[in-house]
Amino acid sequence: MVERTLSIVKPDGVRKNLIGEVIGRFEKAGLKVVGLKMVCLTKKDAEGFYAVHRERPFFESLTEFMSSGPVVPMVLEGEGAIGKVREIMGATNPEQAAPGTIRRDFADSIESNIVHGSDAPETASFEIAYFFNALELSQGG
Ligand code: 3AN
Repeated sequence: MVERTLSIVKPDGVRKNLIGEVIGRFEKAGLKVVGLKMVCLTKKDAEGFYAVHRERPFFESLTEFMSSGPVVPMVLEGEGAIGKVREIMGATNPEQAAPGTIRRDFADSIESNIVHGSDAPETASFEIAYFFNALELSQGG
């Protein structure tokens, strides 16, 4: 099934000059970039994005980190896009991420792990709408 998913190059990925590397890996896997921007999240913006994690012990530090510098959210489209992006990213903890994944290659820790990817169709819809309106997403071609 053709899906859309949201990915974000996190502040550590931007600081390490990995924007092109991350997008390149997605494109090489056949995913199409249908929306792309650079934004700075306020602490409140990051809290809204990660609202599902608000009870977790790492919520405070995660939202501090996500608002510590510019991020690059993007919408990727393709066959099985949600699972494909998660495979290319690797496990949340870089030490457990498979060789050749973005997190294994570049991430410093479970929190500073370079990249985000939606984990299910429902979260993808919420997360895409959090960053992009209809005019900002290309409709094919
Ligand atoms: P993923 O991004 O792999 O889907 P989630 O959704 O479980 O992982 O967690 C969201 C984000 O919260 C992660 N990308 C990571 O930055 C952070 N995170 C998850 N687990 C931990 C943890 N145990 N300690 C610190 N930060 C964490």
